Amino acid sequence: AVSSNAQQERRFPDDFLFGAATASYQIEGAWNVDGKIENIWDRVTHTKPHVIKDMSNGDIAANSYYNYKRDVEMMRELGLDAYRFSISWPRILPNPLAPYKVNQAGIDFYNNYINEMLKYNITPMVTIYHWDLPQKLQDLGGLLNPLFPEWFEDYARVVFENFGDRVKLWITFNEPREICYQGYGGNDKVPLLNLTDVGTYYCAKNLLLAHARGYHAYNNDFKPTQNGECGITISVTWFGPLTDSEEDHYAAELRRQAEWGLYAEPIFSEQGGFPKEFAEVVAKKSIEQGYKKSRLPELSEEERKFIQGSFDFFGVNHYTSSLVSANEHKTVYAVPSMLDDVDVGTYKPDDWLQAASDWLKMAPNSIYNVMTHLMEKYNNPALYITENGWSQVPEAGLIDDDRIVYYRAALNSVLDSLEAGVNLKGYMAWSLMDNYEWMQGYTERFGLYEVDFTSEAKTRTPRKSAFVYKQIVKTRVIDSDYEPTEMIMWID
Ligand code: PNW
Repeated sequence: AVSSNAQQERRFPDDFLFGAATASYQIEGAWNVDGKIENIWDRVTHTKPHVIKDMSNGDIAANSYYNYKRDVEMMRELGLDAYRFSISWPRILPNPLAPYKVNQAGIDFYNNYINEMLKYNITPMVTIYHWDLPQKLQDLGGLLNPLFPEWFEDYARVVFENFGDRVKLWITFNEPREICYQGYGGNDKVPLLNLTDVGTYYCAKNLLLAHARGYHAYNNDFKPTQNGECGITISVTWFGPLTDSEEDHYAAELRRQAEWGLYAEPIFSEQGGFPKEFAEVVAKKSIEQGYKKSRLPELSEEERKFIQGSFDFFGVNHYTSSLVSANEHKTVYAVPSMLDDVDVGTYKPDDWLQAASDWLKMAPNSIYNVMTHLMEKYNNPALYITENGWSQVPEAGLIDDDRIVYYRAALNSVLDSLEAGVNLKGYMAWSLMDNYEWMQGYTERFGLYEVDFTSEAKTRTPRKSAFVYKQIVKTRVIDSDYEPTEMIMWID
């Protein structure tokens, strides 16, 4: 007989993949060691340190290049099923235009990392590109060079060849929006190009072609023997309507199309191509502004077909929501720019809990809204949450109760999604440990483990949230009364 208790108990399936995530430049350090060449973050942090909030860089970061065994020990302490990390392109290809010559020391590092995980049955999930482009490729125009898709495919093949016997979960790109909109259309990420009119759109097309080349290379030449899966990770913020009016619903849809539909629609929709309403708006504005044609580039019939369906799963980075209004809460946008093209306002209510990152608030049902939306829109694809997490200021230390509230709510929203029939196969917390938070340097901390960046050893210490996450991973249940007694003993 089923006890009433067990009936209320909501469980994660045994094969649900619980993990944590990081990225190469944010943790590795060893920026100029053993043959690694300069990447675009090395260049900017060394030549324009003032653009980083605390003028810091990732030269050493958490020094995972030397601490990788401790990293895997942390995964074991947490009882993780999986670990998502990224490979540094400039660490394994000393000349990215000559992909037949690899840097063996770089290959060895990732082999050691992967083998150490596999020793303990931890499934590696590998991001092929998480923002650390070789500077040489940036000097040639980076993602705006029409050769970029070929460079990326060459690099992806090196990665599949060297690690594909053991890695079965591949992500081509982390977050096209952050790469293209923040880095090319704006200056919130390196390479800081701020080409507001076309940067985002030209970058998006080349990124999609590069992703598709990587996917097809894997699918045709590696999958038949390696039997893994290849997808892409897109940051999907939930944009809901501020009011129930028709124009706010339309405004929210337009903003979703601009923020992530631009990258998701060509890959995951049945018809392929850029999102329809958004493409119409950009075309109309472009002509009014004196451009010869739409600032959003065209995809040829052949390109559309090449990109459409290039996935085994949809990786979602999700942190927060925003409410969208057709007329209210508008701010000043550059003209022309993506936000001017969309021309709607966004709003985050005051009663949503605020994290240390200004963009991050805890929104109700945020994961559920995204998951059920993607399920319905894209015909129930396999999904992974490849990042989700909460930031604090460094001084907040080890007792991270807000983060615990956030994770419990997020994971309850995951359970709601599973109950609604979403084909969600795993969840990666961002992040395993504190790391280099891009333009924010070390001023915002996302770690389940605190890293003491002032210590030589870059000492890692579990926060309270680490114990809570560990308990959830182990029991497959969220016990909202659980207090980590291990930690309380260890603190005094
Ligand atoms: C991610 N948003 O970026 C990145 O993948 C990580 O490298 C980064 O450290 C982490 O989030 C925390 O910032 C995002 O506004 C930043 O929704 C912002 C958003 C999404 C993703």
